[in-house]
Amino acid sequence: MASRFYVTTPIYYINDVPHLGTAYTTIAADVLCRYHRLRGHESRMLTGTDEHGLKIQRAAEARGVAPGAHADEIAAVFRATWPKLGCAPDDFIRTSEPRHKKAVQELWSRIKARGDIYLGHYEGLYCVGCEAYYTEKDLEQPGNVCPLHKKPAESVKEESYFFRLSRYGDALLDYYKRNPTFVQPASRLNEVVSFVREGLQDLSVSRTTFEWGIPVPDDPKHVMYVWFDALANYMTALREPEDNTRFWPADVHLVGKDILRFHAVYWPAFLLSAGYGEAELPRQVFAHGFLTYSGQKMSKTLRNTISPVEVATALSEAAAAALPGGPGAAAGAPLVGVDVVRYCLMRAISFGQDGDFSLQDVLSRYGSELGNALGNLLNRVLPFAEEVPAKGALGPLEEELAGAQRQAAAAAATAFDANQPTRALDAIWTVIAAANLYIDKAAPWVAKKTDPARLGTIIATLIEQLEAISVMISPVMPVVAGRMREQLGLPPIAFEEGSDRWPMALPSRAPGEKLHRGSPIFPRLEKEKEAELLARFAPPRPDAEPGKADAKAGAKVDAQAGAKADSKAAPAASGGAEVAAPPARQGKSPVAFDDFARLDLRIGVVTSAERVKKKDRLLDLRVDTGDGAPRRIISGIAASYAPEELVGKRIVVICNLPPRDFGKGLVSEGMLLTAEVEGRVRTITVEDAAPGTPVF
Ligand code: ME8
Repeated sequence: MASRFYVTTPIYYINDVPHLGTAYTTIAADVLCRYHRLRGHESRMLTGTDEHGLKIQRAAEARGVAPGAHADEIAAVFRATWPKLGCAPDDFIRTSEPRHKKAVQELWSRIKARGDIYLGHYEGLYCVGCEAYYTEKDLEQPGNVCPLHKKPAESVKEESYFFRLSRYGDALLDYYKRNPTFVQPASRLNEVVSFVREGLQDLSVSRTTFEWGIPVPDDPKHVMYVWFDALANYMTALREPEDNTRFWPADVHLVGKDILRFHAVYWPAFLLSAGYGEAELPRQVFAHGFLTYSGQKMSKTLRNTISPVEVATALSEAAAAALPGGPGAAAGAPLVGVDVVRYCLMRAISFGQDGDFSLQDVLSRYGSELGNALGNLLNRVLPFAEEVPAKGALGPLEEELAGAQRQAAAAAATAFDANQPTRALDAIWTVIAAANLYIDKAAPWVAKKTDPARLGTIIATLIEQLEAISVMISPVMPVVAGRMREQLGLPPIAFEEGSDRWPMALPSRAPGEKLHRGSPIFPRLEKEKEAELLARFAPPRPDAEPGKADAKAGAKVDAQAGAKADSKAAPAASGGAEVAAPPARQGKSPVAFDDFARLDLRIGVVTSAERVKKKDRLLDLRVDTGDGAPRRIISGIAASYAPEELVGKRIVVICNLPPRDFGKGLVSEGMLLTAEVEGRVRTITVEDAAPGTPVF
């Protein structure tokens, strides 16, 4: 792996504001860049705005402002948005900047000097939405309709400069062959290869019928084709204001699958023509998939309704309000919602595939993967110590956990190196599960009573494991990693070029260092709060798009209607519309959905079980339901289970019934769910959920 890393996002058109789709690419780039920084690589991330072309000129005209003023305004919105999503690009390039203009004109001149630009006449079809030329066979008939924008392509007939793309077909095919990972995922390479094999036509690279573009050197009545101008940003940004050209070639251009052809065909062809050798072509173009939101295509209406920053802020507020001391307790606390959005985007959609992002899924991952698995791990450890305890002899359980760490760290690093954040997170979550399982097996609550030295070993092991986890999650969740480290008494991660911070093995902590137990990082959200968030960010009804519902006010009304429509398909989404009663069925009378939602049902792991003296029917259980210490449950199942059969089982527990007193100090703090099968009581079990996982 090179000791330098350069990642880029597409530069975004300013006919739109940042939305979930553009946030997805930008967050992915930020995650990869942060990962490489951790590995000690000199790392750089570039994003920016694509400001020229007919599409932008028309967007500005529609608003009655000059294109330059429009560009200033929207570029400022983009620039201000990325830090709100935890992204820290090293540079933000605008194609209207003089540094860019100058370098693009030089590139043009180099290509022209090689004889690859000539003057001709273009006659054909152009989709302004795509800023791309089409032939009739690429369009929907009748009417030459663009398959993406659903609008007829426009006829263009004008003088134009052409780039001799047709010259580069063989060179590109050779390049793809010698560099099979140039296009990722691998399946996308086939698309690119077949496009090139079909034969490349020369490309029209200038226009004369509008002015909002970079003038062609020596022929200023032509402006450059916006893609010629835009693709060059990845290099021009490295030249000024300071010289960063050592970062070239880019390690990866992250793009959506919609713009792969421009990056994998036109861009390397321009570079080859300008005299760059194969070693100076970008190393990889990674085309990620497209997101839907709650199953709906990301239309203009939806983009306006679902702002990733608003979703993140609402999640932060909900988390702050759920803290024991209320929102006040979180005053000044960094915002966790941003990290939750980043995590869910990177985890829920396998990077490279199309996928769906929904708030229902975010809330469920918040409760289970973040709250119960990660947050709870911290909460299960810190109550046992105020400082790092001394470690005694390590046993097989500790060795097993250290092995799980080594495996997860190696797998996650391989995945991040391959630009696969989803796989990296999958690997990291295996060690989080292993650490939770280690607590179940090592039972620190028993050691606390019987063997304080053993307790020290268990807690010190877990503290070291938590430190390793804080480092591994930091590319995706920098805020959460920081908060974990504060509670673990650790400073922020110190980045240093050449120093690899990746925890290939467990770090070690000096005994006696102070720990700072704090409030939960992912406090449990009330069901009512979840329902409120689901209603607020419900997608508009699909039949309300496009047309008149494109107006923002319309979208709001639809957002509420959408919550109802959705809940029919997924009854778990509360706030759903009541439908006509179904035909009478046997059983208990119906309950309101909200009454059902008030039950705190969770996965519990039985950590111990014993018979109750003089009460044959009863077993006295300790069950870990993710609260830090196990809860006591007295259950009348002694006739059906021997106590040892229950230990280690993952059962379903109702956690919010009032405590029940069985006399003689036997107070039960919950109830197990069971079913009677052929006269024997059977517990309801699941295979592999962490203690505390909510059951809906
Ligand atoms: O194409 N899912 O800019 P653009 C995932 N200016 N990603 C999405 C998405 C979705 N539903 N919608 C958009 C341009 N994106 C050119 C690029 S680069 C030299 C010039 C993301 O504003 C995805 O990265 O239309 C896509 O490629 C990009 O936004 C398109 O942004």
